[in-house]
Amino acid sequence: MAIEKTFSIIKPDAVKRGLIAEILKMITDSGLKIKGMKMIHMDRAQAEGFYAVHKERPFFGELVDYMISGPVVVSCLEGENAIEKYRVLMGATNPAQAAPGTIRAAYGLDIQNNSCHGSDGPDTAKTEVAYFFNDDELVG
Ligand code: RTP
Ligand code: MG
Repeated sequence: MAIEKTFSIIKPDAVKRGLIAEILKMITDSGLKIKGMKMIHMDRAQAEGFYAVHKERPFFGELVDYMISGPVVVSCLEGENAIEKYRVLMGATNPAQAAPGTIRAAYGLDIQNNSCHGSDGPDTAKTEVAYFFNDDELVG
Protein backbone atom coordinates (compact mmCIF):
# COMPACT_ATOMS: atom_id res chain seq x y z
CA MET A 1 0.00 0.00 0.00
CA ALA A 2 1.21 3.49 -0.81
CA ILE A 3 2.75 5.89 1.70
CA GLU A 4 0.60 9.02 1.69
CA LYS A 5 0.53 12.40 3.35
CA THR A 6 -2.60 13.90 4.84
CA PHE A 7 -3.48 17.13 6.61
CA SER A 8 -4.89 17.43 10.13
CA ILE A 9 -6.30 20.23 12.26
CA ILE A 10 -6.87 19.97 16.00
CA LYS A 11 -9.78 22.39 16.08
CA PRO A 12 -10.44 25.28 18.51
CA ASP A 13 -12.85 23.35 20.75
CA ALA A 14 -10.18 20.74 21.48
CA VAL A 15 -7.31 23.21 21.91
CA LYS A 16 -9.44 25.26 24.35
CA ARG A 17 -10.11 22.16 26.46
CA GLY A 18 -6.42 21.21 26.68
CA LEU A 19 -6.72 18.14 24.45
CA ILE A 20 -3.75 18.65 22.09
CA ALA A 21 -1.61 15.97 23.73
CA GLU A 22 -4.44 13.44 23.97
CA ILE A 23 -5.30 13.79 20.28
CA LEU A 24 -1.66 13.71 19.13
CA LYS A 25 -1.21 10.53 21.18
CA MET A 26 -4.15 8.90 19.39
CA ILE A 27 -2.62 9.96 16.06
CA THR A 28 0.87 8.61 16.78
CA ASP A 29 -0.47 5.45 18.47
CA SER A 30 -2.29 4.71 15.19
CA GLY A 31 1.10 4.56 13.44
CA LEU A 32 0.82 7.88 11.60
CA LYS A 33 4.01 9.96 11.66
CA ILE A 34 4.04 13.73 12.14
CA LYS A 35 6.04 15.37 9.33
CA GLY A 36 5.24 18.99 10.21
CA MET A 37 3.27 20.78 12.91
CA LYS A 38 2.47 24.26 14.16
CA MET A 39 0.00 26.19 16.29
CA ILE A 40 -1.73 29.02 14.49
CA HIS A 41 -4.71 31.31 14.98
CA MET A 42 -6.37 31.62 11.57
CA ASP A 43 -7.79 34.91 10.38
CA ARG A 44 -11.14 35.08 8.62
CA ALA A 45 -9.73 35.13 5.08
CA GLN A 46 -7.55 32.12 5.77
CA ALA A 47 -10.44 30.09 7.23
CA GLU A 48 -12.80 31.12 4.41
CA GLY A 49 -10.19 30.03 1.87
CA PHE A 50 -9.56 26.74 3.60
CA TYR A 51 -13.27 25.85 3.73
CA ALA A 52 -14.16 27.47 0.36
CA VAL A 53 -15.67 24.15 -0.79
CA HIS A 54 -18.43 24.70 1.81
CA LYS A 55 -19.17 28.36 1.00
CA GLU A 56 -22.70 27.67 -0.27
CA ARG A 57 -23.57 25.51 2.74
CA PRO A 58 -25.93 27.01 5.38
CA PHE A 59 -23.37 26.42 8.13
CA PHE A 60 -20.47 28.20 6.34
CA GLY A 61 -20.60 31.44 8.37
CA GLU A 62 -20.79 29.61 11.68
CA LEU A 63 -18.03 27.23 10.61
CA VAL A 64 -15.67 30.12 9.81
CA ASP A 65 -16.54 31.91 13.10
CA TYR A 66 -15.78 28.68 14.96
CA MET A 67 -12.49 28.01 13.17
CA ILE A 68 -11.20 31.51 14.03
CA SER A 69 -12.52 31.43 17.62
CA GLY A 70 -9.13 30.31 18.95
CA PRO A 71 -5.83 28.70 18.05
CA VAL A 72 -5.59 25.39 16.23
CA VAL A 73 -2.79 22.88 15.68
CA VAL A 74 -2.18 22.05 12.03
CA SER A 75 -0.09 19.08 11.04
CA CYS A 76 1.04 17.03 8.09
CA LEU A 77 0.76 13.30 8.78
CA GLU A 78 2.32 10.45 6.83
CA GLY A 79 1.85 6.72 6.68
CA GLU A 80 0.44 3.81 4.73
CA ASN A 81 -3.03 4.72 3.52
CA ALA A 82 -2.76 7.84 5.71
CA ILE A 83 -5.77 9.71 4.28
CA GLU A 84 -8.32 6.95 4.88
CA LYS A 85 -6.59 5.81 8.07
CA TYR A 86 -6.88 9.26 9.65
CA ARG A 87 -10.54 9.66 8.49
CA VAL A 88 -11.33 6.37 10.25
CA LEU A 89 -9.43 7.46 13.38
CA MET A 90 -11.42 10.74 13.47
CA GLY A 91 -14.83 9.08 13.23
CA ALA A 92 -18.08 10.46 11.80
CA THR A 93 -18.52 14.23 11.43
CA ASN A 94 -21.24 14.14 14.09
CA PRO A 95 -19.60 12.88 17.31
CA ALA A 96 -22.92 11.30 18.35
CA GLN A 97 -22.52 8.94 15.37
CA ALA A 98 -18.76 8.41 15.70
CA ALA A 99 -17.57 4.86 16.40
CA PRO A 100 -16.12 4.06 19.82
CA GLY A 101 -12.37 4.58 19.98
CA THR A 102 -12.37 7.46 17.49
CA ILE A 103 -11.17 10.99 18.27
CA ARG A 104 -14.62 12.50 17.75
CA ALA A 105 -16.33 9.87 19.92
CA ALA A 106 -13.83 10.55 22.69
CA TYR A 107 -13.68 14.34 22.49
CA GLY A 108 -16.14 15.84 19.99
CA LEU A 109 -18.95 17.96 21.45
CA ASP A 110 -21.37 18.35 18.54
CA ILE A 111 -21.48 18.35 14.74
CA GLN A 112 -19.58 21.64 14.57
CA ASN A 113 -17.32 21.37 17.61
CA ASN A 114 -15.96 18.01 16.50
CA SER A 115 -12.32 18.46 17.57
CA CYS A 116 -10.47 17.54 14.38
CA HIS A 117 -10.24 17.87 10.61
CA GLY A 118 -8.69 15.45 8.13
CA SER A 119 -8.33 15.64 4.35
CA ASP A 120 -10.97 13.64 2.48
CA GLY A 121 -8.93 12.54 -0.55
CA PRO A 122 -5.55 12.71 -2.33
CA ASP A 123 -6.26 16.02 -4.09
CA THR A 124 -7.52 17.81 -0.99
CA ALA A 125 -4.62 16.37 1.05
CA LYS A 126 -2.11 17.93 -1.34
CA THR A 127 -3.90 21.28 -1.47
CA GLU A 128 -4.47 21.44 2.29
CA VAL A 129 -0.86 20.56 3.24
CA ALA A 130 0.36 23.23 0.81
CA TYR A 131 -2.18 25.75 2.19
CA PHE A 132 -0.43 25.72 5.58
CA PHE A 133 3.11 24.38 5.04
CA ASN A 134 6.07 25.31 2.86
CA ASP A 135 8.26 22.38 1.77
CA ASP A 136 11.01 23.42 4.19
CA GLU A 137 8.57 23.13 7.14
CA LEU A 138 8.16 19.37 6.55
CA VAL A 139 10.80 16.88 7.69
CA GLY A 140 12.13 14.00 5.61
P1 RTP B 1 -13.64 18.11 8.20
O1 RTP B 1 -13.72 18.61 6.76
O2 RTP B 1 -13.52 19.24 9.19
O3 RTP B 1 -12.58 17.05 8.37
O4 RTP B 1 -15.01 17.38 8.57
P2 RTP B 1 -15.88 16.38 7.70
O5 RTP B 1 -15.21 16.16 6.37
O6 RTP B 1 -16.18 15.22 8.55
O7 RTP B 1 -17.20 17.24 7.50
P3 RTP B 1 -17.57 18.33 6.37
O8 RTP B 1 -18.87 17.95 5.79
O9 RTP B 1 -16.41 18.55 5.45
O10 RTP B 1 -17.81 19.63 7.24
C1 RTP B 1 -16.73 20.46 7.63
C2 RTP B 1 -16.93 20.90 9.05
O11 RTP B 1 -18.03 21.80 9.12
C3 RTP B 1 -18.67 21.66 10.39
N1 RTP B 1 -20.07 21.28 10.15
N2 RTP B 1 -21.06 21.90 10.73
N3 RTP B 1 -23.62 22.76 11.52
C4 RTP B 1 -23.52 21.73 10.71
O12 RTP B 1 -24.48 21.12 10.27
C5 RTP B 1 -22.18 21.32 10.30
N4 RTP B 1 -21.90 20.35 9.45
C6 RTP B 1 -20.55 20.33 9.36
C7 RTP B 1 -17.92 20.58 11.15
O13 RTP B 1 -16.93 21.21 11.97
C8 RTP B 1 -17.30 19.79 10.03
O14 RTP B 1 -16.21 19.03 10.47
MG1 MG C 1 -14.52 17.70 5.10
